[in-house]
Amino acid sequence: MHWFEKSVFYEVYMKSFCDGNQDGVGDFIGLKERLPYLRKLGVDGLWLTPFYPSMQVDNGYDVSDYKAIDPLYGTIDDFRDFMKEAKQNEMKIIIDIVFNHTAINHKWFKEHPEYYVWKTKPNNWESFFGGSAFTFHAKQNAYYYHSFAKEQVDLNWGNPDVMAEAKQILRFWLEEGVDGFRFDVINNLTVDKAFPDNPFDQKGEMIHQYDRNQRGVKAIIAELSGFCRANKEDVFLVGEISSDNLDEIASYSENHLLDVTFNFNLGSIENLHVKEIFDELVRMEEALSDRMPTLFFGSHDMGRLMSRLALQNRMVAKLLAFLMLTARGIPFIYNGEEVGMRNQIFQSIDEFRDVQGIQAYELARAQGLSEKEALKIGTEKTRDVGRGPLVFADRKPFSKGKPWILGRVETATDATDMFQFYSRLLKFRKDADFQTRPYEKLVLEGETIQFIRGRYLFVANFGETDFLVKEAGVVVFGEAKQNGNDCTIGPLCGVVIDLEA
Ligand SMILES: [Ca+2]
Ligand SMILES: [Ca+2]
Repeated sequence: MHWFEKSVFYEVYMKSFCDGNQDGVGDFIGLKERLPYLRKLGVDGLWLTPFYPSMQVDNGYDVSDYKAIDPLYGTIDDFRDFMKEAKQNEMKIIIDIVFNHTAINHKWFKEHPEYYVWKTKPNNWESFFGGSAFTFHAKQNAYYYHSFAKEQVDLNWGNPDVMAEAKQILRFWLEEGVDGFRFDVINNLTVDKAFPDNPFDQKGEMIHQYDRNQRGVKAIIAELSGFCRANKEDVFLVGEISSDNLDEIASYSENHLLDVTFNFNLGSIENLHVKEIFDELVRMEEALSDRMPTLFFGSHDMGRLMSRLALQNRMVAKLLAFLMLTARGIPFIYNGEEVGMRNQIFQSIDEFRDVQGIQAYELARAQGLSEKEALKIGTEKTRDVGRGPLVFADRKPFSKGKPWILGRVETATDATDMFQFYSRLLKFRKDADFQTRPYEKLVLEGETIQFIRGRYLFVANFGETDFLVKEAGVVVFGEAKQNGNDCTIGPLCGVVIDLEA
């Protein structure tokens, strides 16, 4: 058993979490100040989004130096102070590692062009942000490959020197005391070196057939994982896999390659359909029966759970949290969910920060759409909606300075109530100690998802009417009308029943 199999993680979006020096950007001083808050919430570990020096074209996912702290977030001493305090608070820390690409201003790009992917003539590959994935570079008289923005240059993992550099970086942070890594788009490290054109689907969207999940990528991941584990036995390795094929996603945690992978088929569903959620839980069991799945309904790459799925209904938001924190898997709470934060609202393009939203807006304008229409399209695409500054339950502001991201963040009403719900549930989870138990039953009855783990029956009633559970046991979490061993669970309520009480 690994420590992380029982853990609940919390994603900290560095820029928006807590601003210690009041310049409007979150930082390590602020994060350190908020450790007691996170402890009170009851999470076991934090995933920190990239805090390295960066061009900030993609909010830190364009790294200019892997072994330093961007002054935006403080100094290496601030980081060390934070880490020390985190250890004292028994909080595990995993950090984001972006090995698919570097920022174009990374010194390697100038000093080691052989670390990158070059081509004399582009093929049809599109970047994941839109437009060609190739940009001409006069000095090399060739095109460099970038699967995201043109400032994010893809590394050539066919070059063993890149692996050697990567190991140095991993070693550096392990020595700084981090407990694990979240590897960004880790299945994108290799491409088909023959560069065949990618096909398109029926909607005219590119199928990324030859630029991800290519030969050699698993051997590279195995080497990276092996290196991490040799240096820290109980390191936690999380993979972000850009794929919507669950078997493919799951294959990256097969044979102990990575510990877990993110499944966006569940995590980023757009609409709440209980059958869809249930079916995905079943599929996850089939694909990952011998490993831990991950569970999340929000991240910095999507709209917030409260707006996207719960449509501002707090009962639904709580019920989704209930499911995420009791189903089998390692949950990742996205910062702000614990206070019911909603999507950030934007009035003008000047308030956008996300390259994906800005590019969609500019494309729409270039196609002749009005400012208003383009803003609507940009708002649909921008990941900024989930990146608003934290609204804490204790009402202390995220910052007294002008926030790095503008737009309007709705004051969370009843933030305290939501926070208490999360902390009560997390405490129950820990005390009841069912985290590693398998499902003995996993069923959908009408609109109610039910599962048994250990001595507990978990019932999540997504329906609009009461749900009666007969002759089961005693309710130990959540509200229900108990009558002997029967209990009646209200609409949109989640309840745990002790079958042995
Ligand atoms: Ca700051
Ligand atoms: Ca790549």
